[in-house]
Amino acid sequence: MLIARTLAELRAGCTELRATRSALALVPTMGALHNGHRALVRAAAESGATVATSIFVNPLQFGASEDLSRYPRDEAADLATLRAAGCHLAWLPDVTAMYPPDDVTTIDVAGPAAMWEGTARPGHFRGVATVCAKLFGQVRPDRAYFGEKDWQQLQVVTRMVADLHLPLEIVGVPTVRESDGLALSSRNRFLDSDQRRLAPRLYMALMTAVETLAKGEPVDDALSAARQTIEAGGLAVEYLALVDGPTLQPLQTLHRPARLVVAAQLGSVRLIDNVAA
Ligand code: PAJ
Repeated sequence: MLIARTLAELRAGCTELRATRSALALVPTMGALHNGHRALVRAAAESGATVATSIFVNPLQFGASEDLSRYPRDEAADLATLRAAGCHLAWLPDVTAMYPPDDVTTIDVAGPAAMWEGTARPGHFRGVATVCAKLFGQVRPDRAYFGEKDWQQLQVVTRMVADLHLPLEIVGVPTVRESDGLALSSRNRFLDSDQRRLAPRLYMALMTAVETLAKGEPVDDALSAARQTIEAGGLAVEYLALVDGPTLQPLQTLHRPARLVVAAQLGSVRLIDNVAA
């Protein structure tokens, strides 16, 4: 696996990878890699592409009140994970490579970025869209892989790529979960054992709501029951909604493709999840 830490090294690495003449796939990450990230790298590799993975904890997508310094970092373990998952190039830029001092351009996506995480974390999607646009420009991949775990992020990036006519395809990969249903996340390590036991309620409540909706029950009833299940476990629901899959607009009645999206606070940990409805 090639390792690039500067733009010059990245350019050389990408030239080498392109010589293989297979498609080039990019998996953007912030490191602290787990089986969810692994699934993205594997999906990219299994598609026959040459795979580049970026690891960059992007300061622009963290709010002032969010602890960027607490974000877990373990480069040695991440590189071992990437090698084992079939990655061909690891791109590890530093902050000045990504945001040189004279940098003045950011990307604001409206539409799917407006609500939910967009409201809860002002500026978050500006950071995500901007760093992804930069990564796409640097690596020039044919495809980029994103997890459905962050459903709204997947839709925001897909919208940006369409609106800016960027020459790549965005591929979504299903959420990887623990056996009890908890979606894998680098934040799960901050749950204590009691919280860890309660956390799968989020997914359980979503799945029950999906069944209720499929039976034709009113959306409001399904959402209130799910909210009660989650809050009975001591989680504080920040938002819980049935939305149109691509636009994230709230739905009063079930029209597919629909998604149930949720964010809840459990102690100091903010959990998000979503499922198809
Ligand atoms: P990060 O949280 O590291 O996630 C990187 C990618 O892994 C994202 O596409 C995310 O949706 C996916 N992922 C995380 N947990 C997953 C799971 N349990 N199952 C499937 N996929 C999962 O998301 C980001 O980084 C950043 O916002 C980034 C896109 C890299 C821009 O900075």
